[in-house]
Amino acid sequence: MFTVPDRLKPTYDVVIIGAGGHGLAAAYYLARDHGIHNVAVLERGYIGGGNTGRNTTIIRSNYLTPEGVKFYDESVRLWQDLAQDFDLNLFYSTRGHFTLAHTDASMRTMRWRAEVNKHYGVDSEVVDAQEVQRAVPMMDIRCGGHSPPVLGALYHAPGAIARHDAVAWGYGRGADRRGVEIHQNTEVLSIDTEECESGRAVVGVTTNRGRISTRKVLCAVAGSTPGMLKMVGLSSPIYIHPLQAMVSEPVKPWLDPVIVSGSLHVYVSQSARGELVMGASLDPYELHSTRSTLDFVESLSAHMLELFPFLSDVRVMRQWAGMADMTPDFSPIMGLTPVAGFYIDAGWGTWGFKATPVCGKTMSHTVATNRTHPLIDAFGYDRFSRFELTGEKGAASVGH
Ligand code: PYC
Repeated sequence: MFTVPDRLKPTYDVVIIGAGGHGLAAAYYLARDHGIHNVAVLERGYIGGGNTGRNTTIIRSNYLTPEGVKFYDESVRLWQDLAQDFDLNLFYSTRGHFTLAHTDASMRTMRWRAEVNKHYGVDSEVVDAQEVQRAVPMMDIRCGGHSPPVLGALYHAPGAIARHDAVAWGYGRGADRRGVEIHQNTEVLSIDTEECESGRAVVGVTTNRGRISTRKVLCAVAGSTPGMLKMVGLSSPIYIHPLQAMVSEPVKPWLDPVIVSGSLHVYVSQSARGELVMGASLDPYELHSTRSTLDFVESLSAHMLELFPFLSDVRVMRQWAGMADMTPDFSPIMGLTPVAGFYIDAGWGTWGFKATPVCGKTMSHTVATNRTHPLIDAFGYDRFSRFELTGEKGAASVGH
């Protein structure tokens, strides 16, 4: 699907660090919408090998803050046309999405989210436990009597899933066909800056395959952001926690919607292949690693069985982990930075996959024009020093 360039050019108009969905989407829209084709995407590993290929593929826009709702709503809109844009089947499948509430406090949060969503034209409503039961007859809404029962849910009809690695391939192939170079196995060793009127400015990147001159670098490396920021003398409040997931063996289709329970720390959907794709909360400690644990499989399985006891004989086939860039307000960090020509797309926490198209659109605009796209105004790097946070924790799928 891709050209494999054998060497780096001495100069590019833009260098993007990270060939995950976000970096490749930015490259695609830079070439397609802004006419900037002299772009290199540098990847230490392989295309889509980071969080793009390690998530549970949930797409939704039922956020809590007006900024979050508008941003993710635009992403859902972009998702609808993506397979056609790429001429590639992404297995995009609109399923509906239930966020279960097991307590009065979470019912209140669901009502709040539903009101904000409706205000911005996003299809969300609060439903009672009987409606959940009608949609998923196989669910034990009493949770076996061990955990608080399901009282109701936030139902979000546009909730969807997609084949995650195909998204990276689609953006990568589209960018490649428009002249962008994708260099895998290419590690960034330093980002070179020099003094300028406003402080410091990017002048190049040194890699394990040689040095490149460039005036613009976009950093899109979830899980490795702190190290990259250090290279340009910046810091951020991002801390890295592992987020694990697993899939079952394929079983007959029985689960149409996506189900999330914050109280039970579970989210699950059934893929086109019949596998149950499942995840839980972040591991509760900072760790820069993609190892996965038996503890995780045991505790997620126990919680799954409270909702779906009939699955007790179904086998788990694979498990894995990603590294999530967490921010104090659970919103991303996007846009310009104090270093001229250094742009950031980071802090995705547990929801970067669904944002892939809108990140590509807004970051390509920001890099091409050197002006923050209005949809990402609230996610600026400098918001922490101004204490103007964009608190999105209430929209997290599971408690952290
Ligand atoms: O944001 O929907 C989500 C999500 C699910 C799992 C991790 N994040």
